[in-house]
Amino acid sequence: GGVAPWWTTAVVYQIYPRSFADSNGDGVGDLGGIRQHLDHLADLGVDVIWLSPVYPSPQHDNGYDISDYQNIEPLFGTLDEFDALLAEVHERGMRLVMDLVVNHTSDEHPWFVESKSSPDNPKRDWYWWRDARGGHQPGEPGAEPTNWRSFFSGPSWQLDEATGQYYLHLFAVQQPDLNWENPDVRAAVYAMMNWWLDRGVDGFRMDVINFISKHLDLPEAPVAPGETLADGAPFFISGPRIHEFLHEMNEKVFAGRDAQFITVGEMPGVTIDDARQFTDPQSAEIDMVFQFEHVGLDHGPGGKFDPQPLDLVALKHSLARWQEGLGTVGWNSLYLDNHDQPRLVSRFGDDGEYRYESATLWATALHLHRGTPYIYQGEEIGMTNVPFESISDYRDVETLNHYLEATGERGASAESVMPGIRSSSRDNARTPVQWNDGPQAGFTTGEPWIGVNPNYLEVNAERDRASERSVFRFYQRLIELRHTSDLVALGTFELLEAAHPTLYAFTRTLGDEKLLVVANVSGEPLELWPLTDGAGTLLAPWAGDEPHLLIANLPASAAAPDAGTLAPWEARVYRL
Ligand code: TEU
Repeated sequence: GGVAPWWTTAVVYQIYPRSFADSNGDGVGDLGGIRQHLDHLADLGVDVIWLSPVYPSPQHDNGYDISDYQNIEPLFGTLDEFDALLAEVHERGMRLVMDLVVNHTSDEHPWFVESKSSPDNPKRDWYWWRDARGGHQPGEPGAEPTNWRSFFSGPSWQLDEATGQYYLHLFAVQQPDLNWENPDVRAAVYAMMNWWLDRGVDGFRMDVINFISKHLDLPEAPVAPGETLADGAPFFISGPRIHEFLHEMNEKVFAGRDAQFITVGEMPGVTIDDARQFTDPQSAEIDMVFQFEHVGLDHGPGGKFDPQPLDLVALKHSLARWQEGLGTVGWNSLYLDNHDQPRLVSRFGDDGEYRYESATLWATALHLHRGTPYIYQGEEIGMTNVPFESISDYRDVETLNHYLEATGERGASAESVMPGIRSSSRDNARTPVQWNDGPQAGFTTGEPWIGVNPNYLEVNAERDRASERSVFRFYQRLIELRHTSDLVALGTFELLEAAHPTLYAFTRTLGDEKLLVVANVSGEPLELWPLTDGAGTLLAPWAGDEPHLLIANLPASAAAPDAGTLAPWEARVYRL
């Protein structure tokens, strides 16, 4: 192939606007707050900002339920302010990527309001309307057209009393799924995307974009004993026309443009083979995908709210498979944190004694993989999960629906449900960004829409940046490394010591250049000797005359007699 695309050396930063910074004191983050903190991001050195949805929305799912694709939510600001923000991002040499949520709209979107109004409405077919199951009256238990469970609890079909038909909603009741089979739907989406690109935005992060092609016969899913609902995912994940739709989108939106975009598809349940096809430049679909395998490994038999301890061997194995599978063709997105995941330092690290060490260890491991790294707001200062006491502290629709279902029809006690919510709720990632040690951590002058993490006196951007052990300054160095080293951006990946329970070690190779990453994923010291590569060659750069340490999260101990031992949560990167 020719020159590597620009985004192979880029780092992306995700902003969740509600929780980033509030400029007008109403307790909700907004565009003004983002504008006030752009220098924080420019200093960090990121290339791209991905903005979670800022469009008008009833906010049942914090903006992932959109009622107008071509405007700005008044809580967040105005289109004029958006244009100003975009200009200020560009002035600082960064790019801005919008969230594209087109698997579903809000039930208050005019398209759905029309569609719902009557079975004869021209937009009826823009959504998935179906009659009750044969032999059932609409509204009877079990009368839903299929037995699919919604991601946010309960059936994925909702009855409209007026017309007696059900509509499909894979997520909340207020998020009806669009029917991509209808060419008018696709044309409307492409027109909207072109409108934003004409306005100057630099691409899209595409929400659950591998769900847009469903199996038209909407088959029943196999039900577990004692359950009535089941996982319909096989019938909408990477469905029959998915590659056709994404290729068509590429053609109608991006192909004619002479600019540097980035397109990233969020794809729960995507396989490596599909991901390779989606991101193979030959397919002309999208640039990269968010896959979910590695963030599902700690889900127990009861799902995400039944978390299990991290199995490092399984995690290494999974990430290595994706590194190899999208090695020569295709491209990975690299992430451990986002607005849907608990905080990585609490989930995979130690958010107490070793908060700095484990935050920077995971940053090292992730940013030294091949792919485009994504940083989620607050990750760069080591923010942690929030110790909320009661369910009334939570705001997330997924969490609240899960609580109601578990304590309601499933009859579980609140005490048995809360531990899973505390460790896994998406609200862990949605508490306000902790800017300083002032009131409400500097997030707002008013009452925040969700509680500030009480650890903000300890953990905040101002303090972190001034600290000897700064997570922020460590991320700066990792980003700089990706910008300046082809080896980091493009080198091939080889996992070492795959079966070791606490050592994460791998090499990256480009031409005759090679680097070695060694990371101790534990609170105990770890002796590295003997470490060999796939060919059986002994690797011990710390024992050489002039060990070349590219970056490490603890003060270099390379020359010391214990250089072959990693301290708790220590991570080092050597040039070999
Ligand atoms: O998430 C898609 C998704 O399948 C999961 O990440 C989901 O949010 C949840 O964690 C499942 O347990 C995307 C958005 O990132 C998320 O915020 C939205 O709620 C969802 O789509 C619907 O738009």
